Amino acid sequence: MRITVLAGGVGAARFLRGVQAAAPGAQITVIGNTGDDITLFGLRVCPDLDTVMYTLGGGISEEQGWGRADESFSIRDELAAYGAGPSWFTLGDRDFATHILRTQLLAAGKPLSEVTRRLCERWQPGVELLPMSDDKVETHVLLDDAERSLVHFQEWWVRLHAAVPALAITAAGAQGARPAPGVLEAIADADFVLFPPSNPVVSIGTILSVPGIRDAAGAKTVVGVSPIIGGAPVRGMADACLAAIGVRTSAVGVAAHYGPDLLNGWLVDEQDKAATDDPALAGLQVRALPLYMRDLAATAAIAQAAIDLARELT
Ligand code: FO1
Repeated sequence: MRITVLAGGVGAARFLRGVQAAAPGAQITVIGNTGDDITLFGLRVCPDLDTVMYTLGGGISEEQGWGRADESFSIRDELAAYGAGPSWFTLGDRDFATHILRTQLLAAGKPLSEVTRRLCERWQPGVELLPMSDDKVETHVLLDDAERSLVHFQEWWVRLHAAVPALAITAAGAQGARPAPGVLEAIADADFVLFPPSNPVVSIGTILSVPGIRDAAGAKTVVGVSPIIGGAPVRGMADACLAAIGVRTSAVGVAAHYGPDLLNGWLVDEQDKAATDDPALAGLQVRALPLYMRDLAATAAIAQAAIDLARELT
């Protein structure tokens, strides 16, 4: 069985553990969001790619869901002693090694997809991890502040905790970006495509903004898992992102936002089981089940339900 998953950060990585547990023999290709990527201290940081790589490779900081386990912060503290910023984005010593090697390989002219493959040789995540594009795409946020500031997504997300409302969220560079090698094939050759409970705007939405990817996915059976339970995001601040694009923060709102031309099946939590017969989701197969990924067994059950629904719809 060939499964292709469009993935953001923490929620996607945890969901992927469930997919691996539910379908141990499946060939899984992950198309990772690179809109979160940022250059800090001259180093290219790819948060969503690293979160998938570290989580499935066993190196993730479990309590944070990002960055490395057993971290130390000598480099961060030394940089701070020099007054070198920014200090609001915490990079650990072990994590710095990933960014140093990635930056060195990129500077040698290797595309991000090749660099990602090289890093995964160490971590053996058990999936093929592809960036959505080898071209630079960065999510920028237009703030509803006095200056109408335009900031990098990470500054809005990490420094401002998305507390300043966003007037617009744009994937800068997406229009001219090409899907990375293997991305369109991974979608076309898959038995079905899964959307994990990632941020529908800045993670899944950004991947879909790369020309060609949305159409490729639309031609397949796509089953998604709601990142919103009972009107609130399970984790992160998807509500702030959804507000920025005028989408209601609900399981129904997100599925309607993806649309029936893209989405075929949708998993919602039992709290939202009214979605199963909401007219806004006509044409979608909606299933209600416990959706909190509280442990691996619960996550595997969710993944199994998504796989079962996808096979039923194919
Ligand atoms: N998220 C934070 O809230 N604070 C941080 O200091 C932080 C540092 C960081 C370093 C490396 C990395 O790969 C991710 C990091 N994140 C941090 C998470 C990052 O903001 C992700 O992009 C979001 O979690 C959205 O996926």
